[in-house]
Amino acid sequence: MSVRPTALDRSATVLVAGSSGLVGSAVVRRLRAEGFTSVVGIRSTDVDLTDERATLAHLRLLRPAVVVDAAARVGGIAANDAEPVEFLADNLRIQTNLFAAAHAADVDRLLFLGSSCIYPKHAPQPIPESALLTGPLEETNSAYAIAKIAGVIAVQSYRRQYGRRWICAMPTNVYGPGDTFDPARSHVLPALLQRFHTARAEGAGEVVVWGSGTPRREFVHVDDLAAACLHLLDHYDDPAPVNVGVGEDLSIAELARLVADAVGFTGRISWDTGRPDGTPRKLLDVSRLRATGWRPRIGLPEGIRDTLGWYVEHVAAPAGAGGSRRGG
Ligand code: GFB
Repeated sequence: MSVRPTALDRSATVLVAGSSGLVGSAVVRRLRAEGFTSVVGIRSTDVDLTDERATLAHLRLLRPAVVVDAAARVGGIAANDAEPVEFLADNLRIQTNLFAAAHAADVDRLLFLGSSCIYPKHAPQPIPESALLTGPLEETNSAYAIAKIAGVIAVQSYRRQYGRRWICAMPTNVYGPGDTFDPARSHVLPALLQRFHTARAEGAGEVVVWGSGTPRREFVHVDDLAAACLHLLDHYDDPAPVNVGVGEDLSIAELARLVADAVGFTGRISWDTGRPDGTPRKLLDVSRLRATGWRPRIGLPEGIRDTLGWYVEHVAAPAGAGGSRRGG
């Protein structure tokens, strides 16, 4: 592993693909807070990254020095399970087009965001980066995982064949302000925040949570992930991907209890075991990231409170008004 001592030039143009998403918007906030003066976002409504020509034209015009690829079709276990064709094809198209355009525009530094689901279903825990491609994937998200694995191989290939100083970060399950709360697409943490909040507002005595409650997950707050991305762009230049996590996990049952307490729900929690559990455990080995000198700052209880505050302000209807609206 090589650690670069020189940080990015704060006046360089940085392009953040996927800037309206959970991760992309946090990366934009972080770059601006760190003094970057030329930060440009691409939202899916600005440029369709599944369109090769449009992507190429946009990057040739903009000529960024740095690209952060946070553009992807993402979703929780249900969306991944229901739409494997789109999770595979759209993500392959987005990253293939963006990488080709970045290469054509001579982009020196690029950070590709993958996912902890690239690792085998039964990988050793905590999961080291070396576990990649050592065993079968979890079925509920294998299409998305294959697309993200292809992204890692593509970045490594651009490095090897063209000398590009591009890197890959593999975040664990991400959450935070700006998350998706639509139950058909959301990940577990925002899904539970919404369900427990609604149950409390409506005075319900029971909340049903998917699966058995036994799977274990690790959660990184999106502001910590954004900070880690910039840290890696400043200090890391190696083909090996870097796991981004917090080093601790908990069961879905423990998470449900934490969320219920944060929301003030005192009723019963029951389990819908007809819903898939997915991977039994996903705890990342974060020693490579730690060796670069980076540590997360936001603990899970604090992060849940922060996300709840955002949800109440931006998404939930005021208590008693009935209904809800999408925010963000
Ligand atoms: O967050 P989640 O959808 O993603 O689900 P994965 C995590 C666990 O929470 C699973 C359970 O065991 C779910 O069954 N769970 C309980 C719920 N209640 C709910 C609920 O209401 N909604 C959701 N969504 N889950 C995704 C992958 O896997 O993680 C993606 O499908 C990606 O590809 C992402 O890698 C980070 O951790 O199982």
